[in-house]
Amino acid sequence: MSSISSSMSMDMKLNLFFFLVLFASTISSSLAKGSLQQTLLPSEFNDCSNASQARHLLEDESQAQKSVDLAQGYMSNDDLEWAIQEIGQRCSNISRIYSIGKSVNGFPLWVIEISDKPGEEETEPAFKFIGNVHGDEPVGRELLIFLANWLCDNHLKDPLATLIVENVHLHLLPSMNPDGFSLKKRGNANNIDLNRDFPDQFIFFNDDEDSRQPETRAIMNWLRDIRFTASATLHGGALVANYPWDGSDDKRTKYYGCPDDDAFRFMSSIYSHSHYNMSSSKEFLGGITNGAAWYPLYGGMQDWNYIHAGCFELTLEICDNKWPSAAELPILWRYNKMSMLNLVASLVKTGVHGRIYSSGDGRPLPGSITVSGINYTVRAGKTFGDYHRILAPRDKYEVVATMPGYKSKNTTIWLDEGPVTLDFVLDPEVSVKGSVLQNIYKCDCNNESKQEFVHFLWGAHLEVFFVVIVILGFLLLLFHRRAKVKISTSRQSAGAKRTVEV
Ligand SMILES: *[C@@H]1O[C@H](CO)[C@@H](O)[C@H](O)[C@H]1NC(C)=O
Ligand SMILES: *[C@@H]1O[C@H](CO)[C@@H](O)[C@H](O)[C@H]1NC(C)=O
Ligand SMILES: *[C@@H]1O[C@H](CO)[C@@H](O)[C@H](O)[C@H]1NC(C)=O
Ligand SMILES: *[C@@H]1O[C@H](CO)[C@@H](O)[C@H](O)[C@H]1NC(C)=O
Ligand SMILES: *[C@@H]1O[C@H](CO)[C@@H](O)[C@H](O)[C@H]1NC(C)=O
Ligand SMILES: CC(=O)N[C@H]1CO[C@H](CO)[C@@H](O)[C@@H]1O
Ligand SMILES: [Zn+2]
Repeated sequence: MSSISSSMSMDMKLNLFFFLVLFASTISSSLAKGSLQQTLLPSEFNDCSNASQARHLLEDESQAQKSVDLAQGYMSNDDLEWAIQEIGQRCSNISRIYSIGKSVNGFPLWVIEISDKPGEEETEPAFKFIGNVHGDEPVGRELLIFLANWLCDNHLKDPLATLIVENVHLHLLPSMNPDGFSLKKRGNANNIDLNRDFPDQFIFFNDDEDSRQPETRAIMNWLRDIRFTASATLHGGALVANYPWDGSDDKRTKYYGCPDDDAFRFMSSIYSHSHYNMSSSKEFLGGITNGAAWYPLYGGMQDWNYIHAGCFELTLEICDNKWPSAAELPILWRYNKMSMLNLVASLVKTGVHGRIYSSGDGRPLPGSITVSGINYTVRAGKTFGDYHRILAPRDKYEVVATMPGYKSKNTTIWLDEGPVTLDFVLDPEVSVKGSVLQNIYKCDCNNESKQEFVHFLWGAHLEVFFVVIVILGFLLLLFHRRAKVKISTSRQSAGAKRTVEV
């Protein structure tokens, strides 16, 4: 991942224009909700008020090109690049700018990472927002710049901004489809709908790696690099928070929930209820919908994130009108601001978080977390063994930690409104390491917000180890020496070594 170069060619006139727009935006966004009607013509709102419109499967491109002035007031791709660069400089101590690849026409896919330690690995959840997946849905890319600026300006001033900066690694990709944006059309420069270009669980039409679009490949590689806990993409054409599955097994339109349906309904509701009026939708109860219940789609990014990247992704339709007048952007930011912030903050304020350690030497383990009754696995990080499991508040969950070569352990927790911190210390399946006896058995369980939980302590396996050690004392010493070398050279191979059974 390269970092942005400080010299960048740009059109000064466009920038000046952009400044003026920003200035005008600042003025209108400072107006109170009551004075809304004074800043916008009623006709502009009518554009955005047809809630009965369904998400368009096929884009009517002529409609998007109808108005020559469509892009007026919106950032061009160069403006956007400049705005991202500007944020990176102004907020250099809480942000990092990097590119995950290039579009078909060679435009970099810039990402702003916001965190108190950008670019560093921490035991924190990561969240991503992706805008402008569809070229003709440009509101998201503007809102992500509003969001980045707001966080930059309010860190250490606003508690929510500070909470996010200090406890989450937030990655913003304002435009996944810059070519589609400049062409004012849904697909990318090759006319491919990027939200149909991912491998699918039911239809295997996208399985040819080579025929995948560069924008899609960039996202897939990005998710191999960074372990995102959750994410949301910003679309337009309706007002609703959409959650998996997007596709159904029999291709029919029906409610088809994924194993984490409760968690997804919970996440979606955080968005819709924090929104100005999403939750009062007449079309979608509570302003949320299962994707397949609305209409099934295949090759989408959302389902792929959940299946292949351990990332809980929502598809947010944030305005009935795909391309509203730019004058509405500050208002749309205001409508979505708390939703965006609360969704990101929910990674810290809810769910189960913790680390997995080896009882042998206290080393973090890249194990897995499952929850009884939910057929889904969340991976812990390789460096710190940290995991972040989104769960809807419920009276009781049995959380199971597993790691190849180690005995699984489970704990029952009660999850109210707040988060639970739960660490696991796993015992090797059959340990031949003498260090087991010397090391401290440590449990770092604590409840952050008055959470009650029960931690079943690891069983009393000391006798077993003792017998094994007495019998195999000589072999043990030999192995101990070898294992030590392995551990110091490679964490992963050391983990594998421990599975040896004598
Ligand atoms: C939300 O508010 C906007 C702006 O006032 C309006 O156009 C839209 O119809 C409202 N939608 C719902 C679902 O209430
Ligand atoms: C909303 O959109 C649909 C489809 O485009 C149209 O048939 C309907 O008349 C519209 N409703 C209103 C209130 O504009
Ligand atoms: C970033 O810089 C500002 C101003 O120098 C400072 O107040 C703040 O503490 C810094 N934040 C971090 C996370 O380093
Ligand atoms: C769990 O999900 C996997 C796919 O992720 C599936 O292959 C398996 O059959 C499921 N198991 C159960 C018990 O439903
Ligand atoms: C949880 O632990 C108990 C006792 O250690 C065991 O009986 C039970 O099978 C475990 N449950 C799971 C899902 O692993
Ligand atoms: C183990 C632990 O940290 N328990 C705490 C859980 O929260 C209550 C209320 O805040 C504390 O009193 C416990 O000590
Ligand atoms: Zn879209």
